[in-house]
Amino acid sequence: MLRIITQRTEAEAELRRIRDRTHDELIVHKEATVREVLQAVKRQGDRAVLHYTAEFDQQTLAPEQLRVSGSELDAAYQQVSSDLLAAIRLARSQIEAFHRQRLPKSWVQFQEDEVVLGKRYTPVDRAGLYIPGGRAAYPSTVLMNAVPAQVAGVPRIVMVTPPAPAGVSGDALKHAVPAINPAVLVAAQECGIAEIYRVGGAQAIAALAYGTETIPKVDVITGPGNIYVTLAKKLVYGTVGIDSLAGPSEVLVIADATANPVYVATDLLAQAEHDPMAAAILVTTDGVLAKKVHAEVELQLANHPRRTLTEKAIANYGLIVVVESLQAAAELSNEFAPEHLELEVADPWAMLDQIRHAGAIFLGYSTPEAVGDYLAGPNHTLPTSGAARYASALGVETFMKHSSLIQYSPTALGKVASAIDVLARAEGLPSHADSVRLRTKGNPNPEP
Ligand code: HSO
Ligand code: ZN
Repeated sequence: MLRIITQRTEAEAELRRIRDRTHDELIVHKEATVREVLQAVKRQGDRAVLHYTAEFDQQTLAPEQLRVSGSELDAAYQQVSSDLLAAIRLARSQIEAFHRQRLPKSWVQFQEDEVVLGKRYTPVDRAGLYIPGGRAAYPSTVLMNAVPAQVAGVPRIVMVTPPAPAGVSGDALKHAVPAINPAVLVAAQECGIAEIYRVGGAQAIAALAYGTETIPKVDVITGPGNIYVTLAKKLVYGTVGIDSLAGPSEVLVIADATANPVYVATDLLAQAEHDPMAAAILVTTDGVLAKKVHAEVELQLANHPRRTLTEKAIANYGLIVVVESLQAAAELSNEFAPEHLELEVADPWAMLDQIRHAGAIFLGYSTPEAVGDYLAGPNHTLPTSGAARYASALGVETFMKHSSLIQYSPTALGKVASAIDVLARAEGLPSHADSVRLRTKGNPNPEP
């Protein structure tokens, strides 16, 4: 079922197909729906949010039920085990330590003639985190979005997450308000977030982008979601900032003959089990390893608790490529620009020079992707679908911007006056020229 390809051009074509798997015409149709939702929420606020929640999530909510109550937040702690709470706390503190190191520092530089130049970093005023529901309601995703926002110093961080569709959550039948995954609520509170809204899909993105009576307009929206969420983020970009357009998850493993086929197979399945559109690719220099990994994937799939979905991903977007050298493996990987790259080779550090595009690189046999997914510290929100060619992991800087600082003295301005004059004339902008000339020409001390 997991195909093995040994021919280079065939492998390149397959890798291209997998990389570009989200460039689908279906998306064009969905875009029309998303535009309609965005417009409606922009005009009608909460009314439209509640309307689409009823239509898409089959949940009829009153406006006051949109915000998760304090008692529901408290109750979430009773519903997670102490082990899970401890693991969330460990992950949170490691993710925080890593992101603190990347907090950019403002700087100024003092130059000749009292010229001062610099950059001043400031957080956005408000951030909105989107956390998917259902199958993908992950506490780890809360941490990976909330911690960088918190480290950046964002004063107001809100979260949106969809209510479980009617019939999915047993709680929904017992209580009037459909429950949110308690581990998600606990992870949010561990990051100091208590402003959480029960809304998902394009309507949630619209609410965060435009603001409603209940949900505040934010400056940056981050977090993964389904195709509707992703399209909505793309369309509101400009009104707000966004992190990236997350596609389905991917792993590319480069392995040589020294790699353990059981580990490699499990790592491929760890990616495939996320989503029927997830991609799991092995590029190896060893034909024997290729066959062993193939067999092991089959074996583990046979009793996999998420077999149907995992099998779909493996069948459609799973691939083993056998190449003649690690150099060829690196070339294929660079072309694919994977979200996650595992180097299960004898000397992973020696290979690093050849790797140019990858969201995260996992080095050596004891570093399965899961260690980075959960708690190593680096962010698990990474560029997908080839975006690693130009983009990077979500980080503190996603929630910050910087202002340039410039100060000139009369002397410094005098020295550049004629150059500015020439440029301004060349651009046909006389007031630009005047703004400098009036301060300098024939006036030895242009200060008031
Ligand atoms: N592999 C996912 C992250 C994740 N894994 C969350 C488990 N939970 C995308 O990087
Ligand atoms: Zn994962």
